[in-house]
Parts: sequence; structure tokens; C-alpha cells
Amino acid sequence: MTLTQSDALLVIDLQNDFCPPVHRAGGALAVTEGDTIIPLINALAARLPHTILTQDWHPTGHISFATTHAKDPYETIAAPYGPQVLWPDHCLQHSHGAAFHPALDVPQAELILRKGFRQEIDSYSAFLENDHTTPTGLAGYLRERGITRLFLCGLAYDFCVRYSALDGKALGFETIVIEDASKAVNLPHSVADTNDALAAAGIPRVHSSKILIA
Ligand code: VGL
Ligand code: ZN
Repeated sequence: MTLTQSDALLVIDLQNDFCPPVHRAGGALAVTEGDTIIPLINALAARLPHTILTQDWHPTGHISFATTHAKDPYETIAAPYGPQVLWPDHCLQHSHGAAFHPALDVPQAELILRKGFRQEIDSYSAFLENDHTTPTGLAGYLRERGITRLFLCGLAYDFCVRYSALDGKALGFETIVIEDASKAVNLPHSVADTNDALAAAGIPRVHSSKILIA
């Protein structure tokens, strides 16, 4: 695949809490084998002309935390903006769990976009919060920088990668998901639903070799 200066790698939420714990720390919402994609992501970032990282970044008492509602994780509540899955407390602002995984080696990343920082709205997508209305500013940033094509990877395939890809495409960016550089949380139906939603939106899923061996 021919790459140009208008291409960027968008690395979603490669944080300690989404990976198996290292020295018993992190892993609050660990994605199975979430850390195994990191060497591949480092290699992809070395190849793409621009890299942007997202960082899930929640305050205490966040609306997405089961503990906030005295409920069990993975239940769904009716939030003012629609259904919201409840999660274990994760990615608390400035915690070790919210820090990038130590194996992630992308010092050249040009932007770290924090999301989910409002107590009353979660944000799976890097573009729009879960009300599907409140912008994060990423679309404007990318447009101003002349970036027109996005390669998405990271965690979790069936939540933050999914909604970031759908919104990126809807906002006019050419959007591609690097399938072997993402891992899923895997709630019932979540991966099949993601595959269907990406296909319906015309978002291709490609193998990293298409980009690395170009
Ligand atoms: C994510 C659940 C809660 C993700 C973030 O990064 O996919 N999932 N917060
Ligand atoms: Zn979160």
C-alpha cells in the first residue's frame, strides 16, 4: 500500500488498564492479549508519517463506572444520551492504569488526545462523545493538518476502535482498521456487531502486512 504525508496511524487507548497487569499493576479492564499487539503497533508507527494516540481519561465517579451506580460491571444503564455499558473503574485521570503501556514505544506521536474526561458523558469514540454530538476536536485537528486517511489500531476493537472508525468515516476521513493490531473486549455479540457495522459503513479491515510490506 502506498503511503503519503496525509496518512496517520490512530492508536486507540493502549493503556495499562486495558492490558494484562505488569508487576500486578494495571489491568482493571484488561483485554485478553491486549499487550500482544504492541510490538506490531510500534512497527506500524515507525512506518506511518504521523501517529496520534488516544488516552481514556476518566474522573472519579464517572458515569461509565459500575461503582458510581452501585451496579455490577457489564450491565447497561439508560444514560440521558442513551444506553451506557457499565465498566469496572478504569483509566482514572493521572493513575498508573491510565498511563500508556510501558511497551508502547512511540515517542514521535504528535498528539495525545484525551477522552471521557467529563463525569456525565462517556466517550468511546476519539471524535464524538457517547451523546454522538459533543466533539473532541480531533476532526478539526486532522483537517487543519491535512490528514485525510486514518489507519486505526489498539484497544478495544469492539468499543473504542469501532466507534472511532465509524465516526472518522462519517466525518469524511478515509478510514481503515488494522485488524491484527486490535484486540476485543468480547462481550456477547460485540465482535460480530462490530464487523457488521464496519462493513456497512464501508470501512475495510486489513492485515498489518499490507502496510508494513509496501
Ligand atoms: C474502552 C470501555 C470503556 C475502550 C474504554 O477503550 O474500548 N472500553 N472505556
Ligand atoms: Zn473508559
